[in-house]
Amino acid sequence: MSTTVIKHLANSRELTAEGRDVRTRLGTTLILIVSLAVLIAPARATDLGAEVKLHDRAGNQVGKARLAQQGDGNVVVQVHVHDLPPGFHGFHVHAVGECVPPFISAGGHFDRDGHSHKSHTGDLPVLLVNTDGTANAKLDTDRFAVADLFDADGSTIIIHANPDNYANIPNRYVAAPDATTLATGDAGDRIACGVVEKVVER
Ligand SMILES: [Cu+2]
Ligand SMILES: [Zn+2]
Repeated sequence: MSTTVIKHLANSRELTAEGRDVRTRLGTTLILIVSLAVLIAPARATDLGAEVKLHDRAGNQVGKARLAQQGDGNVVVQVHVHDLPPGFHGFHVHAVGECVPPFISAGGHFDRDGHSHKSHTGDLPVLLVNTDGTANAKLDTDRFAVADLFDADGSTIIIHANPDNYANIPNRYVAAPDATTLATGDAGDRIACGVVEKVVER
């Protein structure tokens, strides 16, 4: 056997060993990627959702809302209500997951970072209830993630008696919106309430 062949055999052994090494490294990397994907998945999954059963002060269910976490970080809120007074109604996520009539138990508007109204994290577009007492709305918000609503004291969704003015009081009426307006948008009594509950869609 010539030295060239021996050298060649040695090289091919080296290459094979190196190949195996590369394969092992690739395998380890793949396992790591898969494990990471599994670990990261719950936080950014599109399947983390929430459901809210809305009740009036008498305890009758007047509708339902669904919150669906989107892959882009936004949350799609879908709401269907019935048996409510026609017109525009303030509609917000509130800070505490408790609906004891008259729903003051739900606390103020859900918020992070000390905003005032209309910039609260949980401020949403008003709900338009039709003459037949129903409303169907679908909206998209980037102010919170579904997971944010499951903080220590939970969250609620509240429908108010009156429209929300979003603290938009022109200063020809007053010098500035007062504390109530800056906290609530003057949406008045709380006529329906529902606790935000975790749902993982299949
Ligand atoms: Cu509210
Ligand atoms: Zn607000």
